[in-house]
Amino acid sequence: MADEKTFYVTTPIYYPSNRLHVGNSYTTVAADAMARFKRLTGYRVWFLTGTDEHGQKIQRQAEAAGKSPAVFVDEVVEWIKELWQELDIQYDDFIRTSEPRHKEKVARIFTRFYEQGDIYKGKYEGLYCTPCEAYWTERQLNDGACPDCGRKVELINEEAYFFRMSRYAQRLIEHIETHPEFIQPPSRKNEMINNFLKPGLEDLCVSRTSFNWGIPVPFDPEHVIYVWLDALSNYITALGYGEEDSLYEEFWPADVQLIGKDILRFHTIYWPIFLMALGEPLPKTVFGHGWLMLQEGKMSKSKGNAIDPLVLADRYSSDALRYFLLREIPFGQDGIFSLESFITRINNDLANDLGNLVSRTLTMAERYFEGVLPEPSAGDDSTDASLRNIALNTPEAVESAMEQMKISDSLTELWQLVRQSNKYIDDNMPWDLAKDPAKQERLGTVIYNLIESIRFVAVMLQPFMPRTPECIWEQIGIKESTKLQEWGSLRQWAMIKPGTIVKRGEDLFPRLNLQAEIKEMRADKPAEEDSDSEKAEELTGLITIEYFQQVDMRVADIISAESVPKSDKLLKIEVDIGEENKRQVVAGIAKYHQPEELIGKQVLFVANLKPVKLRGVLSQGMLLAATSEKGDLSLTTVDQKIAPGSRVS
Ligand code: ME8
Repeated sequence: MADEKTFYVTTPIYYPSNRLHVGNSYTTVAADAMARFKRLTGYRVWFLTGTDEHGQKIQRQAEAAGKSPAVFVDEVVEWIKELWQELDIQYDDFIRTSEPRHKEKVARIFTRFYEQGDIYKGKYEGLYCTPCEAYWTERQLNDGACPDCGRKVELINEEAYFFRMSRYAQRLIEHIETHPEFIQPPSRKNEMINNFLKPGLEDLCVSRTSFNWGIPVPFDPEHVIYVWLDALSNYITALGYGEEDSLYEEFWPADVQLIGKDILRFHTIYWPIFLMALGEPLPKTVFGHGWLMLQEGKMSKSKGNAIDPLVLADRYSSDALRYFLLREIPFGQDGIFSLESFITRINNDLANDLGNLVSRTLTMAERYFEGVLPEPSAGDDSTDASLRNIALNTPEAVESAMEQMKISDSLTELWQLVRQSNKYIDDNMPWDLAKDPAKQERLGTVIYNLIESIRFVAVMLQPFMPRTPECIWEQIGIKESTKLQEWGSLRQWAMIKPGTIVKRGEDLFPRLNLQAEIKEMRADKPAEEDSDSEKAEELTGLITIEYFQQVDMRVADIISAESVPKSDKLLKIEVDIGEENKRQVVAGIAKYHQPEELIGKQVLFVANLKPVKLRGVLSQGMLLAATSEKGDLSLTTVDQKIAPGSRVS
């Protein structure tokens, strides 16, 4: 529809040089929350992410891994896409710079710059940081090292094409000065003007000849196009720039380009200058957020100190991880990631505040009204009024914070409503009302208001934690009533119908034991981070033989097997692994193996796993099983009978 409001948001396109860490996920989760929020509030949204696949850094890493760059990046890109799926990143397009749709357009852009005199041929003699893919002058270095990443720079000396940046510098300064919303947060603007623009822009080297993993310059194919000119263009090539009736007309200029502050210079100097040279409008806002740090410093793919977001999402749920990232750090500032603060947030905000509100309310609705939502009475007391007022005002407060990109503030606003709802329970003490039959109507009103308030919370929670609202719809009986899940349904109070069947479900966020989690997560990490972490093995996810040898794998004789009560998946199995005492394990294989058929089998067994309790039954190891594509399991056995306890290596 022509008059529909549009919103275009982008993330940086990540280098598939290694698996992404929780810092990279931070930008993408924030962009996803923005995109979901805009969709929920009625915009036609385009959310773009992708991968930046060319350049010397990727070529070198592929070589180190003994692979062609194309094969190397394919593997990492697949992993990245899986990560985004796990984190519920609902992008509209994923651009890879190795795709023809991108390469063709970049080649055309480069030719156009050359033809209009923005690009000329010369010779580059100077410094280059390959990990950052950035050129530096002697003056800009920090103690002789790259001022961005602190690593060694290289001297390069090669024929190259140059872009006349100085042609556009004055226009860019004016644009920045007259468009305060262009560089956000505002504190970052002066840094760009004073450190880079005012001292004078040097012409930028925009081609390389010493490697070939890139887009060839169409009229001089010995050269490949500089990876940043290639990469920055993705924001328009993905929209079909230059094609008729493309998304470009609908969505450009971007509303928000989200990036980390490390790449602000590329996005607020080079990128707008390239766009000016193309005669295209500049993005409305480039938002440079802060860094997610570890206590010991910046997290980085190549330092090997990165935290794997998949491990966190698997263990604690992607909603918990998203909540933490969005809530903990005021968007724009640096913040520290620690397991302690993460678990504390889960326990306080998610288990105590939100989880308790839902479970207490639903328990009472079942206990006092047999799960049928009661009718509220007409009259109001002051606690009803204040709950309702906060609920009705919260959507606007959340929206206003989101408009200003204060994502953490919008969650703070939402949690005011969660906390007010808990206070409403404490103020009204439904358990006391329930003792007095004369107060039955009041009790009904209290329960009704609580369920309606939970509905408000869940509607607003959707952009931030997409899975939790689904569980809440189920519990408050509006899974099929999509109208009641829309933003527009928050304009009025008391929209949920009395008589709706509600049902308490599993706890949304069980409380965690902080000390136990810290112990377990530390134990999961390899004993020592490898200091030489740029090794090819790490880059490809391969492990060393030493690492593999840490697994104590043995042949085990199955002595007995029986079902675990109240579980259709688990079997309790006793095995002999040649030790004095037998081991007991709990295995999720009940659907695939009858207990009696297992007895006497020889199977492979991991003997040095930390013991855990499953359904209250102790499990002291793991039986190895193969999984078919359909998910069916089959235990792994040995070819010939061998003594129990024999090592497998
Ligand atoms: O720079 N905290 O890709 P990249 C928060 N390919 N955000 C972090 C972070 C941290 N510790 N570490 C990384 C590139 N990021 C280029 C971009 S765009 C045309 C080309 C985020 O894989 C942050 O957004 O090195 C940063 O800008 C981005 O990851 C860098 O990812």
